[in-house]
Amino acid sequence: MEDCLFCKIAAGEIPSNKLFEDDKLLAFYDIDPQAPVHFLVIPKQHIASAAALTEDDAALLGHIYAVIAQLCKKLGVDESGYRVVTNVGADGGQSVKHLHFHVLAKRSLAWPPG
Ligand code: DGP
Repeated sequence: MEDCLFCKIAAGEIPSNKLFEDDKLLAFYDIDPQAPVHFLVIPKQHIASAAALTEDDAALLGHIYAVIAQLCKKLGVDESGYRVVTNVGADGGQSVKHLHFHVLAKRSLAWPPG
């Protein structure tokens, strides 16, 4: 999608610090980390937010969570724990209108979030 920052990152038009990539998704470190480990996982196809997901995206979502689990194991945070968050819309704190999952780890995260 034109003028979508994360579409441009997915296409390699804007550089990112990549952790993992395949034909369906990209994982890269967040530019403004909120924890010692903070990366984002995005589908390569443009989906505006979790609010736009349908039953047809079930396999994609399963793949995203499986890759997150693998990456967290590789980064050594699978036992200490981590948080997976997707912000939706203005009140949800979504600033980039392309579905993304924040993965935060290596600090004790408060609940409820601010
Ligand atoms: P959200 O507020 O949930 O839409 O999260 C968007 C995140 O994207 C935010 O944590 C900062 C990150 N971000 C924004 N622009 C860039 C960028 O150009 N590169 C990278 N790596 N991360 C970005």
